[in-house]
Amino acid sequence: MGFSHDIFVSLLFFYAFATKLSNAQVGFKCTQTRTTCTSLVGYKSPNKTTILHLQNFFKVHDLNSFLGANNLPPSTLSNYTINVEQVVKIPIPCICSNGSGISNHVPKYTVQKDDGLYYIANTVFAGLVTHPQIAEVNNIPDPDLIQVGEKLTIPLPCSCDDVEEQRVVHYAHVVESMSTMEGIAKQFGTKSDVLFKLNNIPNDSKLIAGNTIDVPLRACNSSVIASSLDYPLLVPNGTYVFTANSCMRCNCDSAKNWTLQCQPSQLRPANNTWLTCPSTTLCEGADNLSIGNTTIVGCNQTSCAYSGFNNQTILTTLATVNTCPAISPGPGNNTSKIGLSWKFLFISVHLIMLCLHLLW
Ligand SMILES: *[C@@H]1O[C@H](CO)[C@@H](O)[C@H](O)[C@H]1NC(C)=O
Ligand SMILES: *[C@@H]1O[C@H](CO)[C@@H](O)[C@H](O)[C@H]1NC(C)=O
Ligand SMILES: *[C@@H]1O[C@H](CO)[C@@H](O)[C@H](O)[C@H]1NC(C)=O
Ligand SMILES: *[C@@H]1O[C@H](CO)[C@@H](O)[C@H](O)[C@H]1NC(C)=O
Ligand SMILES: *[C@@H]1O[C@H](CO)[C@@H](O)[C@H](O)[C@H]1NC(C)=O
Ligand SMILES: *[C@@H]1O[C@H](CO)[C@@H](O)[C@H](O)[C@H]1NC(C)=O
Ligand SMILES: *[C@@H]1O[C@H](CO)[C@@H](O)[C@H](O)[C@H]1NC(C)=O
Ligand SMILES: *[C@@H]1O[C@H](CO)[C@@H](O)[C@H](O)[C@H]1NC(C)=O
Ligand SMILES: *[C@@H]1O[C@H](CO)[C@@H](O)[C@H](O)[C@H]1NC(C)=O
Ligand SMILES: *[C@@H]1O[C@H](CO)[C@@H](O)[C@H](O)[C@H]1NC(C)=O
Ligand SMILES: *[C@@H]1O[C@H](CO)[C@@H](O)[C@H](O)[C@H]1NC(C)=O
Ligand SMILES: CC(=O)N[C@H]1CO[C@H](CO)[C@@H](O)[C@@H]1O
Repeated sequence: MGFSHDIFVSLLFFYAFATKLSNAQVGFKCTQTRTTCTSLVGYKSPNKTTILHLQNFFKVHDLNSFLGANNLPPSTLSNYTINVEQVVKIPIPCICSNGSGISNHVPKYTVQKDDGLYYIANTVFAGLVTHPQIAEVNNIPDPDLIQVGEKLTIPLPCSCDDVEEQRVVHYAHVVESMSTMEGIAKQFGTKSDVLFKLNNIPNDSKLIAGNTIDVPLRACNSSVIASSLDYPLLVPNGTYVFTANSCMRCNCDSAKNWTLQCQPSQLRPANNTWLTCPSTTLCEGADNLSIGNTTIVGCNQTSCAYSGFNNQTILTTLATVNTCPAISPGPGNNTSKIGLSWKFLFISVHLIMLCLHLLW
């Protein structure tokens, strides 16, 4: 009797412990300890609201980063309407710790009258987080006992890891009913096998509606150097960012060979690090070629690209690509076992230099 009772108790204990462990799993896998980055969450608004409200709700400091992530024109006002059930991409600061990534102490939510943790997780935050995760992060022993006015930190899932050896922007997507991994992959320009593996899901029958999955968004390649203050400038396809104190606008279009396109923004500097934005930034070594512009001489396409910024200047780099058609190997040559001998496009990055155009 006592024996089976003991087994029963220990089983019960084991069960509770196992449940707690799986419940306590907060955030996406993120192995780069102590790394921070910007990540995205897909928030399906529970009611008709405005960008301003969502900006305050998620503590997104910069309206432009909100607009850019959703590819809304920079002229969009913050009273722009977000409709019920419209999905908006919210940029969040991500921190990796203990192998998982969660939003870095934001957003904060103040408990309202009649709120419960389940309601907060599933309605207010639209299922991006679960109620045990909120309880875990806020050390709430009894989820039924939360006080009106209590400030909760909401741990949104995110990651800073590379995927398939590529730098990506991670996007938290709440699975809709009837969806397939193939469909989700198509929607976000990735592959279903990558999503299955990353999320540790064996097949579509384990793809549960309402669960949040990690979708890596491919970003454009940029020329931004590692010492730049905005390194690594990761901009996913179909979106834009303002950078270099808002003096540069960079957008990513997969149709432009996944190369980040940066141009002067025509805005004023976002903060008083600089008095004005440089009116033009020329690439040295090319006559009158300014940042964001390209000239073509014969087969050679020379571009002056944005390569970052520091406290004083906007940096540029000059790149020449030979766009002549590659010479294909003659027919009937089967001697090479390594395969076709391609003549690769010849790229030479001539210079990385400072273009000093600050006006003080
Ligand atoms: C609905 O939107 C308003 C403001 O636009 C906000 O104050 C309110 O909390 C929202 N309700 C929910 C359930 O999110
Ligand atoms: C937003 O604000 C502008 C100017 O304040 C106003 O003209 C416009 O009608 C407003 N739009 C909405 C949807 O409220
Ligand atoms: C990481 O794990 C350690 C030991 O398990 C724990 O003390 C610490 O609180 C954890 N940190 C976070 C942010 O969860
Ligand atoms: C999906 O994976 C689960 C767990 O591996 C397995 O039990 C199930 O048979 C699979 N379903 C299909 C349709 O393959
Ligand atoms: C990139 O985005 C555009 C629209 O923003 C879309 O038409 C295109 O299919 C996307 N490309 C990839 C590879 O996802
Ligand atoms: C001003 O810009 C610099 C460089 O982008 C940045 O490091 C700093 O945080 C900004 N300050 C404010 C108050 O935004
Ligand atoms: C496309 O981009 C890759 C690197 O992202 C580069 O190596 C290649 O030369 C580019 N092709 C053209 C035609 O610009
Ligand atoms: C690129 O060059 C054209 C003229 O060739 C000029 O009108 C345009 O302003 C330049 N763009 C940038 C970003 O400098
Ligand atoms: C194109 O660039 C290559 C290498 O940078 C150079 O050798 C060649 O002369 C250039 N051709 C033209 C037409 O400028
Ligand atoms: C940038 O300039 C500010 C003020 O001039 C200074 O406090 C800060 O340390 C500088 N940052 C870097 C990275 O040089
Ligand atoms: C076949 O290719 C090899 C190496 O790519 C080359 O040395 C050889 O001359 C070629 N033969 C013919 C018949 O083109
Ligand atoms: C930053 C970035 O995305 N770099 C990529 C540029 O393109 C090469 C080749 O496709 C990738 O290997 C890099 O990861």
